[in-house]
Amino acid sequence: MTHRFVPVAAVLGLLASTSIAFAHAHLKTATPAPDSTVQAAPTAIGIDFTEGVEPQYSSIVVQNADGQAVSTGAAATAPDNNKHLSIGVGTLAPGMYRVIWHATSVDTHKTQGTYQFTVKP
Ligand SMILES: [Cu+2]
Repeated sequence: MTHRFVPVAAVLGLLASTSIAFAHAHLKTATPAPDSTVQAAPTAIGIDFTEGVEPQYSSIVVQNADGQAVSTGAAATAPDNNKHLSIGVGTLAPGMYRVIWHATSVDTHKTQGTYQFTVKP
């Protein structure tokens, strides 16, 4: 009868490995939101990750349509929330911007991604 429990154990093992894979810091939400158009130019770009990140090994670069960096300073996590990484930006003229992020989660795994947003003319 014990062999009936083998498939259950296999399923549990699969669930465990899946939850480990999900421990990487993936983009959860961002401000401005990916692919959004905003009326007012933001003064900072913020990304909320699914896991805490190490700010000294994580970065956000914001580029304008010409590929010039418009972000200022270094990305930093919120004092009370290491899942929130943000960076300041200079005065953003209307146009499209690309956000390029690299994150190292607290479990040392690296993830990266890019997205765009538009400041409405
Ligand atoms: Cu991980």
